[in-house]
This record gives sequence, C-alpha cells and structure tokens, in this order.
Amino acid sequence: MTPPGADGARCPVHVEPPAPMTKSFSNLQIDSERLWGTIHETARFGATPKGGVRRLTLGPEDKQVRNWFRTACEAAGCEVYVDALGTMFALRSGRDMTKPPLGIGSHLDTQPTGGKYDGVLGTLAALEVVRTLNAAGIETEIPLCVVNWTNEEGSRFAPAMMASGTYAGDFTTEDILARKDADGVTVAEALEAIGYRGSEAVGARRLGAFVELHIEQGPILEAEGKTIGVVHNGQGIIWYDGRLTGFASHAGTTPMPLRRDALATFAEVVLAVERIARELGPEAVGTIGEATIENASRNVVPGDLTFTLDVRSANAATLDKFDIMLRKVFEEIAARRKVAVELNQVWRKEPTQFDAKLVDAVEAAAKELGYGYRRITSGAGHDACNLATVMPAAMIFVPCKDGVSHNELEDATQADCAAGANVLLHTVLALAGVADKG
Ligand code: HGY
Ligand code: MN
Ligand code: MN
Repeated sequence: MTPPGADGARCPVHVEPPAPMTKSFSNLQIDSERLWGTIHETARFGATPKGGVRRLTLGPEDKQVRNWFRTACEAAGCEVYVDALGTMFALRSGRDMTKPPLGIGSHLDTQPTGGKYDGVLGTLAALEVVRTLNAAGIETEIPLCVVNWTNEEGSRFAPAMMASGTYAGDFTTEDILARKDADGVTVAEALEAIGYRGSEAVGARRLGAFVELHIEQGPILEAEGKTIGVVHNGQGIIWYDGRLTGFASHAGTTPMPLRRDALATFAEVVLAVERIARELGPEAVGTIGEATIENASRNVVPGDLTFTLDVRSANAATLDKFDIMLRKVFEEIAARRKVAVELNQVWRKEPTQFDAKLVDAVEAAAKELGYGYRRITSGAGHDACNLATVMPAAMIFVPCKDGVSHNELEDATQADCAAGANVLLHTVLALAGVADKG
C-alpha cells in the first residue's frame, strides 16, 4: 500500500487500525433527522422537475453545493482545503496530529438525470459523523478528513473518479486539467469559473485510510432484506471511444446493396456488445451509453457515427476476454459492411480488492449495531476503489429502492441512510480510536 506524496509520487505507509474502541460509545448514534435534512437541503442545487438532481461536475449547481459544504464543514470546526483539481478536504483535528487522517466521504456531483443519494449520502454522512462526534464531545486519536472528490461521475469530463484517480497516481494533474467537455471547456477553465481551482498539489494532503458510504445502486440488499452491504471488492472498468466511418450518400438514389451505412453497422455493434456480455455470464456487463450520428440528416445515409462503450467485470481475465471478443466481432462486421470501425481504449481501472482489516471493521460495526448485513461486490466504480490502490480502503452500502440509480427515480429510506451513517460512525471510532481524556 503506497499512498501518494505530492502529485502522485508514492511513498510507503502502513496503517495499523487501532484496537476496537471501548464499549462505552456502542450506543452512540448519528442524528437521523439532521442527516436526512442535509440530503434534501442539498438536493435543491440542481433539482429536476421529476425529483432528481442534475449537478454536473464543476457547473454552477456544483459550485452551490460546494459552497454549502464548505460552510457546513467550517461550522463543524473543520479546516477546509482545496487541491488543484478542486477536491475538498475538511480536516477535523485528532489528538495525534502526526498521524495521517482517516478519510471519509464521497462525491457531490451527479449524472445528468441523477438522484439525491449517489455520492451525496456518503459525503453528508461523513459530515454527520463529525457533527455527532462534536455533539458527544469526542476527540478521535487520529484526525479525520471529510472529502468531496471532484468529478466522480465522469459524465461531463472523462474518466470517472477523475480526481481520486489522480490522487492515487493514475493520471497527472496537467493531463486532467487539459481534459475537455463536449463544448470544448477544459477542466482547468471549469475549475476557475466556479472558483475551486485550489493551490494544493493533488496527493499532497496525505490520508492514512479511507472509508466510503454509498447506496448500492443495485438490487441485492433490498431483495435479500439486508440493511448493510460490507463491500469487499469492486468491478474493473474499461471505457472506449468508438467511431464508425461509412459513406454518406443520398437516401433516395443509393441502392441498398451499395450502402456503407454507419448507423445500420452500429445496430450490429450494439447487439454484439450485448451478446458478448451475456455469453461471458453474470460476471460481465457492457453498455453503450452514448452515440452520435455526425452531420445527421433525414435524407442522408449516415456515414459517420461516434459512440462510447463501458465494459465491466470483477475479474480482470474476463475484462481481457471481453476486449478480445469485441475487437474480433467488430472487425468481422466492418469487413462485411465495408465500414471502418475504430475502438480506442480511453481508460482502464483494474478490479478492486478492499483492505481485509477495514472490511472486518465495517462488518464488526454492522454486527455490533444489530443490522442485517452481507458481503457484497460493488458493480459501480467509486472513489474508494481508486484509493484502495494506495492505502487501506473499504466501503459500506445501503439499499436503494428497486436498485435504481443514475436515474431521477433513485430513492432510499431515512432509516437505511441513518443505518449506513451509524456503521460509518462506529467504523470511524474503531479505526481512528478515541483520544484518552487522561
Ligand atoms: O460509473 C460508475 O460506476 C460511477 O457511478 N461513476
Ligand atoms: Mn457515486
Ligand atoms: Mn454515480
């Protein structure tokens, strides 16, 4: 485990979680109403008519929620720092300030038709943990750091989990600052526009470990009637940019056998992705989430089409197999249809293995609090998945309604959100320890 130094330089550290805390705090609970209130208060920033949230990273709504988050963290006695990619670190002192803080948090940006809980629950539950410790007059042995990671979603700027990936040393800050959105705006320009281009080098703010609470974004916990998911691993992800180049021609005069139709070819490509994913069985998924006919016109045979492809599996060998099968099928389709198919890999995130000791600490907290729980794999990518490559990390899941997420219908119950925050609180107490008042 080698957390980064400044700008991704890696240096060895080994964090031994302190002994589990004394029983005297075992009945400490977060304030469920207060947490629920913050979730719905911040949902106003980018609220959509259908009850969802549209808060794309580094846009005006993200600025609003960032300002709200900074004010709330400072009011809770934290010092707030911002790094060169806009990630916000709210530091709560511990007795031993020589130790790297325990990081807790998630993200506050959303998908274009996102929900109120994805990322938000984990970030605001971390704030709620601080507020609860303040109210109980508890100082932890190790400092805490509540983190709002920039651009977890990867919708406006690729890749997803961009800032935590840079923090973990997977990208350089310069590379990421130059990334552009669909309108040609760079990350640097967007950060400047909302006033969150911080001065700290990415990775300079050391964390000793990281725990993230998140909704499951899948159906398992709800289907099994479990309240807590103890996340022990996460799927690997490959993102591709694709392009189909045929030949634009007249819709009325071009005989069918002579067409080099990029859209008809794309139809075969989409079904090939679905077939390969199904062939590889339950451990693989493949999604084409975006497609654009360039210079589209109703009476022109499409000649140029771009698309994006997201492939995932918890098994690295399955990811490799998926890639090989894709390229082989695409070549066959291209040759038969005389349409060039390009497939460029733009991001690969290996499958995640979370830290056994931290996973055990999450499980022990869920057990001690009496919640039904089960070990679970994360289908979604999360900032904790990047941090797990450079420090001990773990995740806590709670159910969401019908397993729906990345959709305005995303929903969760107050009781489950509170349960997740309580498990986070007790995991923090176990890992950060409680300062001995002497
Ligand atoms: O893509 C993901 O899994 C995450 O929601 N960004
Ligand atoms: Mn998320
Ligand atoms: Mn998401």
